[in-house]
Amino acid sequence: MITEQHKQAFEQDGYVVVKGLFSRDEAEYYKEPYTQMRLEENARMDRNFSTASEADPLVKWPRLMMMHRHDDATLKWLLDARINECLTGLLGREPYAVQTMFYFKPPHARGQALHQDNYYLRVQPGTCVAAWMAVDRCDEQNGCLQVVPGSQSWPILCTIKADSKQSFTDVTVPIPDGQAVAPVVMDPGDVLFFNGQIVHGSLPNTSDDRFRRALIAHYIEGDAQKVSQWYFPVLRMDGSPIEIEKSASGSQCGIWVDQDGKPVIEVSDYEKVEKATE
Ligand SMILES: O=C(O)CCC(=O)C(=O)O
Repeated sequence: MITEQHKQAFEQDGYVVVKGLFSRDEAEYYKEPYTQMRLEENARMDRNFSTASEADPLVKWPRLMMMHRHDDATLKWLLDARINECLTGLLGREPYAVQTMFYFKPPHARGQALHQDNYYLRVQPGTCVAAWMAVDRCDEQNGCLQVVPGSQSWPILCTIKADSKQSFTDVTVPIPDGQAVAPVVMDPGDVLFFNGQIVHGSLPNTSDDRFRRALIAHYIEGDAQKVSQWYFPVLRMDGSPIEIEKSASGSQCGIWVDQDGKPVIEVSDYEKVEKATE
């Protein structure tokens, strides 16, 4: 399942797509139950949708978070043997599972500004890793994921304010002028694995009629000793919980400085993270 080429790409670029890890039918399966879950949650919260909220499709279609804590089908996907085999092959050791999310990203929805997942998860030592499964085909038109190849070797960067016209999250990380950002075009059932230091995000969905749904899980490296308080219980890949420590709610972060005409990261500041948004 994981070839030498996958491993080399993951090592070199910090991310790799495993094509067709799940079948199209398996990816398709998740559309209906998560739509139902979203509509039920909207109804439970007695949310009324006005014309103002229709202008922002994410008011009606915010992402679902941590579904595996109450939904067996999500838990099964989170711990799926194929994902485990890929992660174990890429990381050299079985990971622990901590998070699930489902993004609907309907037509005209904003994207999510560039960020690093370990800014939120605060895994120590090491980092987290994501499994991002395309449920719809995703490309630049409907706001596929964008990654900064090679940024897995960067430390956590200090955040700045994001452009709220483009992003539903309010902070981002700056990248140097001319830095390559690669769109990741995927078909339903393909899974993108990426290192938790990788700078990534997505642009708005500019299509008129195409959702860009994705089922996403976050794992932590198996030798980690700490993770942020929001990600408990931490699960072994057989589903049993494991006790690890809670990491501090802040950490050092880096800023870009000029060194002999080249941008380099200087780690000096300290940033506190009050909430779990990733
Ligand atoms: O799917 C997106 O637009 C962003 C997802 C993301 O940032 C993540 O999975 O960590």
